[in-house]
Amino acid sequence: MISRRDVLFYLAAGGVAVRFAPRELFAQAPPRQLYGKDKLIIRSVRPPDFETPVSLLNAFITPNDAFYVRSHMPIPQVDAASWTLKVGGEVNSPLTLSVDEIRKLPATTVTVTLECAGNGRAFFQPSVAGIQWEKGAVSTARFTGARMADVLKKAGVKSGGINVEMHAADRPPGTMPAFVRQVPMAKAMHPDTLVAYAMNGEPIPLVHGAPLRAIVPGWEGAYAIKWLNALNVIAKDSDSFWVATGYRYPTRRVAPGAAVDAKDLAPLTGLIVKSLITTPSDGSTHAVGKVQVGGFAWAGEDDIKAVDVSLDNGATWQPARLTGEQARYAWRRFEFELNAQRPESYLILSRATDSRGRMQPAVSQWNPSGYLWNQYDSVRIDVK
Ligand SMILES: Nc1nc2c(c(=O)[nH]1)N[C@H]1C(S)=C(S)[C@@H](COP(=O)(O)O)O[C@H]1N2
Ligand SMILES: [Mo]
Repeated sequence: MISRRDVLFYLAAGGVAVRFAPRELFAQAPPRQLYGKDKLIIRSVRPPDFETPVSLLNAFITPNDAFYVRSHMPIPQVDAASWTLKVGGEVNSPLTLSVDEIRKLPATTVTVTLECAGNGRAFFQPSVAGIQWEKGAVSTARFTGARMADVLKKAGVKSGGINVEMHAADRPPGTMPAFVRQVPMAKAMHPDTLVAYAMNGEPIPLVHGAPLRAIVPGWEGAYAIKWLNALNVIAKDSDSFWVATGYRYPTRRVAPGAAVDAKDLAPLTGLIVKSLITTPSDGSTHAVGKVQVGGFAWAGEDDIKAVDVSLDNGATWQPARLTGEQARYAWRRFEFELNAQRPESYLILSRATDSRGRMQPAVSQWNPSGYLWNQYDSVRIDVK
């Protein structure tokens, strides 16, 4: 049974489209705020911005109904049967493909840890504007779809095409610009970059971009365009606000709180090295003896080489065990047995190192938009 409060929530989260058929629109994967025991954390109701609590991130694959949600504008009205993807711009033969036609292309499944560039923004000092994500604007799923390369090759990219602009069906309220992003041709043509239609073996749920979304593995979440309805090959850089101004990061280290000139900002691409302790939970109490520490570490397009744990505020580090599934763009499980011999407070720190030699820093680099928070993760427990 859904309560009146749930219905009001639906209306607020989905906007006009939701008002007509709330159940149908969320049917494939109702967010756990409405139905589950554990709840997603609501950062914004309209548009829907839901953070996954760390307690729901303790598994390699995040269930669809626990996967974080980041939307800049209300969810569009979607009819998969009549949905089309237009492919145009610098191509020999512009195309309009139905979802069925996309499904007929060779299917690829890629396991991807998707993370919002702003995950952890709440921890930056001085604080920065934007959704105040803490630790859970990150999740992992298996996405299935056609290769973006196969779609582009069908249309025939002209030699001058250097970027692929991705357009979506969500319409911004007021003066906000439409969510248009671009991906450079080499990444668009990479065999792991997808026009996806399935998520963990189910049709992509509405809040996650049904019926089609881009998957640009290893890159920050804003490349994964939901409700994808056009690929436009261009011979220049897109002048979309979300390319020209948004998702930019300083090219040199800046002082916390400093104003940064536009010429010193460059587009974000790949995610950086990071770890998250998913168990034990912060603030939990344990008996003297063994405490199993576990979590995940990821580094965008790069592999995790090591995760180390410190129990003395970073003075010394001990290796954690890397375990479980290994997939190129997905996080890797780490485990560590803490032998808590004395009743005291333990601060557990985790620090990941990737195959390129990048290591999580003790202090995240502040930047004006609060992107790429990645300093050591920490959890404090009480042993009695
Ligand atoms: N059309 C559209 N696609 C979008 C967005 C959006 O607002 N509109 N948000 C992006 C951002 S910032 C992120 S982090 C991911 C989040 O995907 P999810 O909601 O499935 O977790 O979607 C991306 N794709
Ligand atoms: Mo994002």
